[in-house]
Amino acid sequence: MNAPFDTSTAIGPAANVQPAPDHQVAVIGLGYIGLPTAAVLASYGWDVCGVDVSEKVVETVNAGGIHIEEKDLDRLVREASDSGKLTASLEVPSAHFYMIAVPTPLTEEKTPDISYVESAARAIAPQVQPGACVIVESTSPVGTTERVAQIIAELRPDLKLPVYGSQEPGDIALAYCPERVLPGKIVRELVQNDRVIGGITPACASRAGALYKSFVEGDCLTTNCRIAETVKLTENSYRDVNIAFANELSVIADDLGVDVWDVIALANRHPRVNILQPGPGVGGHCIAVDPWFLVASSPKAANLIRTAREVNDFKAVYTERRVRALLDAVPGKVALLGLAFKPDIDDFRESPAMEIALSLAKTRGSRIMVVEPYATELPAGFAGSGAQLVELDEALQTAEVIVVLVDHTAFKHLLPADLAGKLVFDTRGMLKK
Ligand code: SAJ
Repeated sequence: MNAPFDTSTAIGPAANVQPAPDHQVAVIGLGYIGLPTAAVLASYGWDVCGVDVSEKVVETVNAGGIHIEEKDLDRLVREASDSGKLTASLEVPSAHFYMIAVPTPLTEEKTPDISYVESAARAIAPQVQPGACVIVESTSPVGTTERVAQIIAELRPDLKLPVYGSQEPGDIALAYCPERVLPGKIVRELVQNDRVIGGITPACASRAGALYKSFVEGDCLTTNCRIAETVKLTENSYRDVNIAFANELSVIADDLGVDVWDVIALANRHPRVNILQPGPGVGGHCIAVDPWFLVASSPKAANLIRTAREVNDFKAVYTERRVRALLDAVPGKVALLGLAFKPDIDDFRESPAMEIALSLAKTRGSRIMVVEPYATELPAGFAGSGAQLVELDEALQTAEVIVVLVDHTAFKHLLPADLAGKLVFDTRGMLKK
């Protein structure tokens, strides 16, 4: 294990004293957001220590490797590691900035679980020095940044913490700055996107803003922490509601016997209409989760947002039913194209395509062929089902039914002639585009 920061290094003094130049950032959580952020910060000259609870992750990063797939991340991490600017550790070091990028999962009751953020706050507390800044990036319910402040205050009675609504300077700064990057474009969007930086006090926002301004080409917009927390949840809820509109429309169009893709394409020629694309349901770790955080905080008011979640979840159920109807209609094999949660990524977690394929394989496995260019073998859940992973050509030769679940670029060369004589169910409208 590489040594974390040299804790003998003088850390910036209290807010009323001129701070020493900052150069150390501790990024807590080396997942899809933390690792790319740590590597980008290192590439901009910061001394970054990535912290993770997994020994394997720490070893991998210290060896200049990556444990997740993301475009350009391998090169970035290798260079950052080679330059000595990025190290990893199981322990939180003393640093000028602490960035919390740990998961905030949904509980069975569809309420936010912020226990990893709370653990990170407890791990930071013994290390934090006057003048330091703690930033939460994890998607969080409103009030989480203040909860982090409360935890640090309890563990460090020697420090004066900033208080929401007060202008009094604290010994340390706390802010919320949500990640907004799109899987598949994380490295580019980390630098290019605008950022919203919400401080517990305005001074906290401007202190955290200094870190982001060092590498963000987009605008760094400052506000308070409660607004910034709400903004993050709003962004993903907005997208979920809009996708739900498209998904509901696709079911209505089926009832009416009209082509939803034609309807959307023509409706979108209205100057103030911009309908998103229906699909087999909504996946990923964010859009299908974050709206529940708003619902949990305001259950009586959040009717549209809750309904949108239910509409999008139902779309996966509806899609599976339609595939089962096709299986009942013909005796032959069905080829399912794609398992990923969206096109051109290798992430099969929280994927409606994967859920549908797994469920079909359970009862009809011997008739299921899966085509997934991002898989070298079928995920473990398919074991013993009889389902097979095949190349696209084989699926086209053998299957009687073709179901497009993911519009990967690798499928886009398909022509009507390739599908002649087959039953086709295109959940993404790929063949129309
Ligand atoms: N989808 C549709 N129809 C569409 C667009 C998307 O069915 O028209 C589906 C996708 O297939 C996928 C799901 O929605 O299953 C989510 O995909 P996405 O591309 O909309 O979003 P994510 O989950 O990859 O990333 C989102 C982004 N948020 C917004 O666009 C508002 C990203 O900027 C966030 O940083 C990310 O969530 C996050 O981490 O919160």
